[in-house]
Amino acid sequence: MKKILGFAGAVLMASLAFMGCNEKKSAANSGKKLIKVGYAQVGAESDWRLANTESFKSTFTPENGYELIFVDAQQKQENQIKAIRDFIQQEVDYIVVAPVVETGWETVLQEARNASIPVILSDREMKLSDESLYLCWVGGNFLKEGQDAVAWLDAYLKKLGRDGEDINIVDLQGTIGASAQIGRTQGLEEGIAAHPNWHLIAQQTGEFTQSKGQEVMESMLKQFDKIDVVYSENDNMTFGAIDAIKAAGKVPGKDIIIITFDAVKEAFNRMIAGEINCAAECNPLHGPRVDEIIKNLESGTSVTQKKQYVTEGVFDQDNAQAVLPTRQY
Ligand code: GZL
Repeated sequence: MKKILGFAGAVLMASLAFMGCNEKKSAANSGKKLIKVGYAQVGAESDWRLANTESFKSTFTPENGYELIFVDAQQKQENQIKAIRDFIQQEVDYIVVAPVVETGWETVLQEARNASIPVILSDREMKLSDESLYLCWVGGNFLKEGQDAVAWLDAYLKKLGRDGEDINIVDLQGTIGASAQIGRTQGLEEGIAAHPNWHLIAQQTGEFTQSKGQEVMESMLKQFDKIDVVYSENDNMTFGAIDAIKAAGKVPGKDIIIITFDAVKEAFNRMIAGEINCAAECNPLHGPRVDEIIKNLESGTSVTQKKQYVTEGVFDQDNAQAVLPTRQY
């Protein structure tokens, strides 16, 4: 008897599973063609980037009506350009790009236009002579992120009674030519110009990676006896810089004020531990925003806003503990 039930049970399970998966597929298809989206991502260089990728992969699913073709360009523009050409060959419905740097896109965007495929930019921006080559852009306000970090530093130095002191600042820059690097660096340089007692003693790219950030910080610590502030243009370079500062026998967050950008969960942990003083947020959750734009276009609603900024805040050791449980990345 047991054997027969066993076999019948297996058949039942198999058919339920088939229905379930069938049901899932039908939710995806429900008679409607999936929207084919080609997404050329910068790479996987940072925690922020991983969260940004996850935001797209978890949004552009068959259940949500999409077929996503995802390419990790490993921080190389030539790989992104090749991906865009492949998307055109595959006749996707939309192309989404997070451009690794701002220049060098005119030709391939013209090819997308010739193929009548709309291009949506996410995260970083492109410098183009013809802005109509892309439909719209979703991302963070990098200049404002820098200005907010500078305003925080100004207030913090006043709170410490150090606002009249000569302050030596080093700038760990992101990938040179990336919008995030351009905006954050400009925010700092504006702050330096407004504070005669602030001195920008070194600027060097750490390519937004932890290993390069550590390497650059090591060389800066050898070069300068007095570094008061590290202005690090993303969290992963900051984590590397903290390792270098500790190895040099200094206390990050105390001997050297640490300002970072992105504000991923680990940055909050480091603020609570006292190693980071301030984290300026750069929100990576662009997937739902781009989904909304495409769904509107599919229903005949045209794009009205060329640039769509995500909301971002500034956090420090006073609020990190309370805010951490609310963080999504
Ligand atoms: C910012 C994004 C930057 C992040 C880095 O929008 O382009 O690239 O700040 C990432 O972490 O590498």
